[in-house]
Amino acid sequence: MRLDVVTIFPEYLDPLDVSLVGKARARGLLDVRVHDLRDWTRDKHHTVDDTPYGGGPGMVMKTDPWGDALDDVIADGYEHGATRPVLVVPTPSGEPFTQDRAVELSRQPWLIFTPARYEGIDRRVTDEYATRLPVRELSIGDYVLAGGEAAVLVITEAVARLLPGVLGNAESHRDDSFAPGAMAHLLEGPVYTKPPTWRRRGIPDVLLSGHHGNIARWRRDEAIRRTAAHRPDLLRRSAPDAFDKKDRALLTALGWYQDQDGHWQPPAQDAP
Ligand code: 6GU
Repeated sequence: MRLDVVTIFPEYLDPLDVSLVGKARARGLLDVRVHDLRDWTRDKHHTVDDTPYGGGPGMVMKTDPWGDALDDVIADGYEHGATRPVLVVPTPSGEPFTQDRAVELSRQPWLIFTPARYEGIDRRVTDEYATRLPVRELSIGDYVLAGGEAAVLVITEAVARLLPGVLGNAESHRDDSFAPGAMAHLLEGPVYTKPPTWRRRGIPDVLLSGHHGNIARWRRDEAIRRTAAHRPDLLRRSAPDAFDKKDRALLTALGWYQDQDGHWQPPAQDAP
């Protein structure tokens, strides 16, 4: 996969040299190119922003540096044999970035990221490239960052670990909390390793029992408890047939009940 990032803070992307993404690059599974947007300015001060039409606070990123940069990056990618670019625009007003989106992006051969600072990029830039390539405007959550660079790091890590050959078996993503196709979207419960006693705290007996059926059941119960506590929305969204008899007994014990179409609902005191 080829990844291009155009930014006014290229050094913000230095973490892409480290850890899983860094290893994927070193192994040739990921071709990452970070570009400085100011290389495509023509004035002495390397201006990339201007005041917004219609007034208001903040500054807007100008059309010309982005247009010239994207034209060059796209031409360079094609010259190096890349195909089917997808433009990924990180913005707090984008669609939510989810595991499904990560899977979709991981299947693309070429992603071009345009993280913005200030109040964002002049709308005409995205409108223009949307006539030529698929554009994905994505938000990484319901909070406001100073710029899209951190979102590029987040999205890249979520995508890179899905690329064939990046994860070893030990880190396999078959049972990720949000792996699509899983019957219910459950958060992972607690995990333990050696030593068996630490500061007088032991390990749940079932994990030392060697009884794989009981262990699987205990893990599922813990996952349901944690999801009920931290992400009740995920349980509410799950199809009723995602839960077996023991799941249903646990949910009932936790005060949950089934509504008219069978979806599980939290106890009234912690309703959404
Ligand atoms: Cl992608 N950008 C910014 N600036 N803030 C965000 C975001 C992106 N996602 C959530 N908040």
